Amino acid sequence: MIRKIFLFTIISLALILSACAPAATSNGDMPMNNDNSGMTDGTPTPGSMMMDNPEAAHMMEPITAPNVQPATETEGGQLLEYREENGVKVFELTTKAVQWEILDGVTVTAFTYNGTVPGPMIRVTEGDQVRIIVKNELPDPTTIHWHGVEVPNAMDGVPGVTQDPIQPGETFTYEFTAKPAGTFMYHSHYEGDVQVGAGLYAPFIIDPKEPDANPPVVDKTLMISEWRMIDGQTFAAMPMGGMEPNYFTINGKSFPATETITVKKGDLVRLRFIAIGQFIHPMHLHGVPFKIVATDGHPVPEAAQLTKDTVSVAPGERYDIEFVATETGQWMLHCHILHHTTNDNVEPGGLMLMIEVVE
Ligand SMILES: [Cu+2]
Repeated sequence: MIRKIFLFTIISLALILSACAPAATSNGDMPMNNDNSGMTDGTPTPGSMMMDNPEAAHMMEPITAPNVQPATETEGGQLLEYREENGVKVFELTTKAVQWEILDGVTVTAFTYNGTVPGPMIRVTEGDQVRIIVKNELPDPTTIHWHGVEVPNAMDGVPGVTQDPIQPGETFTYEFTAKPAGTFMYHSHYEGDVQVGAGLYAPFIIDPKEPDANPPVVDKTLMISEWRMIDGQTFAAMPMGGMEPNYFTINGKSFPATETITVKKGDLVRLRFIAIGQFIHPMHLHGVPFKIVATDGHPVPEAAQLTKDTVSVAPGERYDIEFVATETGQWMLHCHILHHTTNDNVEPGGLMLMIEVVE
């Protein structure tokens, strides 16, 4: 009896395997080198099967745009000015490709909002009526998603679902009430693997209507991302087909080009981590522990605030941390996946910055 069951099992397994084999073969034989792969014009289509193809690395085309100019600004994430029209705060964004310097002598081809990586910070107060006019000067379509902001469905920026893609040369207007208060971001939702990897992201901060009882003296937003550069060309930093990132940036800069944050001894410091790449980053602070005061924009009640010295920020997540700078000196803040603190495999670099505490 046992032998019969054993034989039956073997035969069943053989049948299952033979049924699976042709499927696996046909998958492996996907006509990836044919013109219908969607990659011939440098624009991967959402349906392309690159993830399954070991030759994807060869097929990846660099991020390009005609007549890319060097960026005229050097700092990303700066506050975006607005004008007021009938009680509405009106912001203007233009998507465009620029050559963006992440490090002395290292320049990426970036897709940007208003020519910087990250794009400019939109900062408003909870309940504000906000209008954002987006002009697309990229060679590809795009949309903007307001990550974590509670917008009406039609403003959610998902191409083919809530809106048509904004074609090159076209303009689209987003309008919504800013809510709730917290740390959010905006980013492309069109071929995000390419466009977000190429720099189409920026912070979106909504301040509470009731001002903070104990506001921080220093309030910095740090957007974390990755890049893939080969022979001076920029690729989407995606973890597939052997494509691994080799540069890592905080607010569009790799150490030692990252900003040094200067604070006075005794200052309450708030850092808002936003991970917008495709990797997790355990961010570690030297010197003093911190409290996690908000997660994904939402305040953590004081009794539930964890005291830590490392917080892992996964793609899409935000963590607001606060600490009091108690000792003077140069205190390092860095990702603890130590490959992420290199520039093209050379240490130190990448996701590091200094917090300089002065008297
Ligand atoms: Cu990291």
